[in-house]
Amino acid sequence: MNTIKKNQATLILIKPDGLKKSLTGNILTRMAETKLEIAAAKMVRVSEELAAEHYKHLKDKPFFDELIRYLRGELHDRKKVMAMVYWGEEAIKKVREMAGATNPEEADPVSIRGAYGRITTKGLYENVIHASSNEEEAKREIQLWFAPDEIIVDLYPAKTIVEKEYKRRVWDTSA
Ligand code: IDP
Ligand code: MG
Repeated sequence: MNTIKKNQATLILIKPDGLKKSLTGNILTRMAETKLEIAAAKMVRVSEELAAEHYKHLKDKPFFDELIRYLRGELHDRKKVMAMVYWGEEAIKKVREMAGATNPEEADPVSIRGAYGRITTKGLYENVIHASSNEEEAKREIQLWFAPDEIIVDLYPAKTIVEKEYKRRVWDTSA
């Protein structure tokens, strides 16, 4: 009997330690092995609010404040992350496997976290990338990090709204 494998979307973040260690190319090459499609990608300056919302399930943990500082780039002098949506068959499982276990010391040494992660002297797991762990989490995280038009696949229901006095920066072509 054939088991039907679902197309899924998953959020990947290259965290500031991954950027500082120049691992972007390496991570994208490893991810290419999964044969998944990149459906969205951008560099993001992470606000306190975004970081806290992303990691809200950990807000009672003793390492929470340090984790927020980590995601915002305050531990690495790299105040940005690379956010991506990968899409395709069994995307969540495939990407989690490639990422490896949360604790880099326990992660398979050939996984991204096992190869490049470390535990800081303060005890925080610096594990190079984030990857969504289930469909519900993936949906919440993708909707937190991306607007519908930034993703080239229609993943979730979206609607059009008209905003008055909406301010945005545009290129000044006269300058
Ligand atoms: P995940 O990133 O593998 O999904 P979560 O439990 O969602 O793991 O934790 C989010 C992040 O918080 C981890 O990637 C890691 O950076 C950090 N973290 C999680 N648990 C611990 C811990 O027990 N000690 C130190 N840091 C942790
Ligand atoms: Mg998680």
